Amino acid sequence: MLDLYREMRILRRIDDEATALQRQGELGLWPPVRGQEAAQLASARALTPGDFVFTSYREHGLALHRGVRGADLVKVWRGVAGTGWNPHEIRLATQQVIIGAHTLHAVGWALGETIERGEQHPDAAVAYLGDGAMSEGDVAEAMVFAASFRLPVIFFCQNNQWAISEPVTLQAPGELADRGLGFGIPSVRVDGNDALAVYAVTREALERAHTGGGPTLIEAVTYRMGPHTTADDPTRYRTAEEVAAWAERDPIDRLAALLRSEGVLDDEAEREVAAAADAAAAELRAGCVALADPEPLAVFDHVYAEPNRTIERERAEYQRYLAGFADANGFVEVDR
Ligand SMILES: Cc1ncc(C[n+]2csc(CCOP(=O)(O)OP(=O)(O)O)c2C)c(N)n1
Ligand SMILES: [Mg+2]
Repeated sequence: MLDLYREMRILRRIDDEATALQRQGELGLWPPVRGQEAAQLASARALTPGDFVFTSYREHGLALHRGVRGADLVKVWRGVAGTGWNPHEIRLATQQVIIGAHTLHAVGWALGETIERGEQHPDAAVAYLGDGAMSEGDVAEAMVFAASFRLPVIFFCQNNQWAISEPVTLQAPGELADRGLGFGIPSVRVDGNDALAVYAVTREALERAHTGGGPTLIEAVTYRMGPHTTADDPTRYRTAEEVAAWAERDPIDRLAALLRSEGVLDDEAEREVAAAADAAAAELRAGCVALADPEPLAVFDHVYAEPNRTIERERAEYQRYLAGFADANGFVEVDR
């Protein structure tokens, strides 16, 4: 539990550092995870290394827990790489910005594994999605396939109350977990700011997935304490009272209170955790500012595995555009 607490504090510290880096012009964008540390890290801890994780853009906790460090956590947000890690090495897919699409990737992966390795294969696909994603057609399709084929999939929904400026109450008159039941998927609603409860329900869902019991939907009720991204101003659509009420349920404070009452966390341990968090933030910053800009035309690499005419045309267009700028001597390349 102390280790989990330590990781939650490190995540919050690097989240703040990345937000600062964006404000200083070092990152193009950053989606803060503040408030969702228990939902992400307690569930991540319940997974086994063979489970394949598919996330959207806010799940920095999953990356941290799977071993992504320093600049690799922010490469994508600086716009210098398509991914910060090798998905196959750490069994964590590249972040998916298309809302809900990765639930189909997770189900496709689980179906493929089941066909190739048989129904009792021990690895699960775990898809992290938001409350807003629950309104997407892709997610409905993913749930139908997962339920029909009894696939080892966990749909881990972080209900953080907001989909940018749309409150969950607009998208769901009832509880999101109830939707899973309609697909025939065992579903559970858990306090997503209670690290131990999150850990317990994720373990249970994994047990089901690993033993041929099929999918589970977990709705972890939590709160996005920060803006949607660094490009968003949440004061335009939510009240200070709401934010203050959720601050009282801060998942890190709650775990700290428990650990202190159990005599596990003392001032010395707290200092060690703070130092580790500062070191992780310093490593992130140093790695980030040292990242070299890629060659601009590299953006067209790896879009398709094989040559593609549309991409080739776009690459040529962009090359002409870039050539239209004067070089260091003031010369412009003329394309005849
Ligand atoms: C298919 C699709 N539609 C719309 C968007 C624009 N968009 C980006 S984030 C977002 C809100 C998602 O909210 P939620 O699923 O609750 O995740 P959260 O941001 O709260 O983690 C939307 C609509 C998108 N990226 N993809
Ligand atoms: Mg949300």
